[in-house]
Amino acid sequence: MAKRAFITGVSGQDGSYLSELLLEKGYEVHGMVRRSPTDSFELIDHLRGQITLHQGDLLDQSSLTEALRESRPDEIYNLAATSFVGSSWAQPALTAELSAVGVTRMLEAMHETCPEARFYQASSSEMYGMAREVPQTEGTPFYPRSPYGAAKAYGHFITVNYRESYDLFTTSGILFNHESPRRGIDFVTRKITWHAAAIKLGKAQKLALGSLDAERDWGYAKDYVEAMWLMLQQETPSDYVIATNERHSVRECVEVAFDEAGLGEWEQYVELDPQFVRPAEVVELVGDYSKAESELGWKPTTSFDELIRLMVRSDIDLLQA
Ligand code: F7E
Repeated sequence: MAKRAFITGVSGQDGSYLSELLLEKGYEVHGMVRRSPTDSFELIDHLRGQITLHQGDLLDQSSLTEALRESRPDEIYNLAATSFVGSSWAQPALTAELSAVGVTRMLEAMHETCPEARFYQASSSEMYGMAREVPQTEGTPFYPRSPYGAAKAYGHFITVNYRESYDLFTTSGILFNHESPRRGIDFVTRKITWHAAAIKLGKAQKLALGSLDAERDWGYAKDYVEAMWLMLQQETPSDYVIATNERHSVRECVEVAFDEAGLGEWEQYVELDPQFVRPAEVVELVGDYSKAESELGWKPTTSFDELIRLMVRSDIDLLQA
């Protein structure tokens, strides 16, 4: 019989790639959406008819219990959250409701309806914030620097706690930044690749950024959803850092993107705008994925350069269509 998976945040970047991966593996895929299941969801519209959508909300306990009762999953992937760090200062309490307490609600729903299921929590490198050591491993202490990071740290610890308190199969994937052509336009890589494509095609003139010096460990989202699945196929549940162990700057991202678009001197198109600067920044985020490599057999397959170039080409195609 086909395994059943339940994905919250199914209509986002990771949810859409994970759905494709699980369908390829023969899973019956169920997803949770906040609006009506018959609404349009751009990133998963091509999967209509292949996945079953349930209406539910991480703010609403009974909707989660009901969705799990209906779908009876073997595996639960909790990807739903507010994902834009910059907005978490404007909506700190909502961020906590969704990304912190929301995890408890999902775990409670699982504990009540399907305690035999396996649970994946989408944790984040933002939990390391003001990093205590470089590179970061599963043992590095957290020091979040945003309401987003603080909420994710709670989500991580409650996931570990339900494993230890109730012997549930729960795992936390500490994922560093992961990008793709499906990344939202507000995130810095996609903002850059979209603008490079738009400037190339004469549809935009300038690109306004908060900073060129910020650095991140950026990988390809398609590689990262594979790691989520692998975590749930192990004999014993554990937590894993998923990263590339390489750090690149926003400036390098701009250089590669404008080069791929064939635009020459990028300096003439880029300006700095303080509205995109955050009240507090994270520093020296770079992940050591050696535990994932030795236990899951996972490693990243797409370099930073390839990733940014494929995103630019995709944005050129999108804007030409
Ligand atoms: O920022 C800097 C910005 O918004 C990256 C989410 O998936 O990864 C993501 O969070 C860096 C930051 O992603 C602009 O200040 C400069 O230093 O693309 P981002 P993020 O905040 O790292 C983690 C792992 C998650 O868990 C999150 O859900 O780029 N930056 N200038 C800018 N960022 C933006 N967005 N816009 C700018 O103009």
